Amino acid sequence: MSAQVHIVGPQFSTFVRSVQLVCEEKGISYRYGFKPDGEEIEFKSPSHLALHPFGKIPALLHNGQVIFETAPICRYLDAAFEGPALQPEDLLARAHVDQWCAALSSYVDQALVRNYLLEFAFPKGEDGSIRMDKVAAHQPAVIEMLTLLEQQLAGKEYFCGAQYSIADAILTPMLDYLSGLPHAAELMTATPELAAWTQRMQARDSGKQVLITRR
Ligand SMILES: N[C@@H](CCC(=O)N[C@@H](CS)C(=O)NCC(=O)O)C(=O)O
Repeated sequence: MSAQVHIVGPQFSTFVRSVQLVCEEKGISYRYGFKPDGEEIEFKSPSHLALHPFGKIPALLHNGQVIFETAPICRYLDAAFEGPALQPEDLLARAHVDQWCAALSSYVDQALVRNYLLEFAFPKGEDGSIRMDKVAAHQPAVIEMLTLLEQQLAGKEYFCGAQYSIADAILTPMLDYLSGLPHAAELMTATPELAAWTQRMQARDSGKQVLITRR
């Protein structure tokens, strides 16, 4: 049987993984990659830009329709499919999840992924070495961001409250990668609740399916 949706993008992308986590949590069958119809979509090519006008990933294909941007994709999946609700019913609680989805996808992603983790994943130093000066320059902002996330989490089971939400799915891949760094314990000494939350997210069935550092 063919999958219900296709996620355009590579599996190592944190944002692709967030969409995968939502599919896993809701029991939606999916495929991912750059060949939704067998034909390769080249990154930034006209066929890519036709799916995502800003040339990013992921984009979602469902029933011949396209949606781009991770948080809206996740909200759409939550509304369009059966399975556990990943957004609160209450208007204010839902706005809180939305505000965090926006902040995680922008400020937090910039500090943790773009400025820091990508230096380890795709080193740009001489002979492919990690630029330790860049790492050192960005590390204080990483620790500051983790402290801010720890404050939001304070005493909660999930990132926005008592139930798993889209915000958990958006943050999990970032913290999973961070927790795989050799010096992760040093980065997270002051954020024990966040470290424990990361382990809980990795231990969920969805985490086991999607997060490669666990395998
Ligand atoms: N705001 C977008 C960000 C997407 C994004 O930055 N994706 C990264 C991969 S994780 C990407 O496309 N990077 C390639 C590039 O910027 O050229 C979202 O939430 O989906």
